[in-house]
Amino acid sequence: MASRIVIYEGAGQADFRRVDTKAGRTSSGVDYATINPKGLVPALRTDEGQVLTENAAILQYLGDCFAHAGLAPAGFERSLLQQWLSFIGAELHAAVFRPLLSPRAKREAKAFALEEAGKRLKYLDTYLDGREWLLDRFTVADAYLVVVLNWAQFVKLDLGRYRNITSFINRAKARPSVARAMEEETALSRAK
Ligand SMILES: N[C@@H](CCC(=O)N[C@@H](CS)C(=O)NCC(=O)O)C(=O)O
Repeated sequence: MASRIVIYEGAGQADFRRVDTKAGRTSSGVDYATINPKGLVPALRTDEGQVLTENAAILQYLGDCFAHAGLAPAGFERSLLQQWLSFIGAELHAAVFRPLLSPRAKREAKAFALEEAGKRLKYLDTYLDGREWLLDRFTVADAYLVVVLNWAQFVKLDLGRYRNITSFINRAKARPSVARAMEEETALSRAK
């Protein structure tokens, strides 16, 4: 979903393939292990045929493809962007939402993730006070952040008490790229 948002922000085009990660197959019947042996989505095949995995890398690559859209700034701003991509990927996606979303995670793991969520969300909420986006403009990190925060509704994690996070989500969802990507991905998951 985050990649879709960035592609739509950049007015780019991609050939999206759905992946059944449990069965390890793409919608076109390809053994997904031949594309990403880690078995995780997303994976991106570039126009040159190279394969890239991991959200942080894919999102920056896409941001650079659509340089005109300013989605992945250069210089020190790039380091700040990487700082946020790392925080979202490791501290929110992996530490909080993976255990909360996984039916295989034990009750203790979910309780620990919820405890970790509190500290991280408080930090994020304070940071977002008076800010529209993570950096000075909408970047690939905001695309990743809105996707991850959107999972809260599926795990009954109430974000309502985080005023700035809630405004961030509403602001991001009002962008045509985010609205379109969410609508398309929701339709895909309903069609499962
Ligand atoms: N570190 C990876 C994590 C990706 C990830 O967790 N993908 C999930 C979907 S959000 C997945 O493929 N899950 C399938 C599985 O665990 O089998 C990244 O940032 O790309």
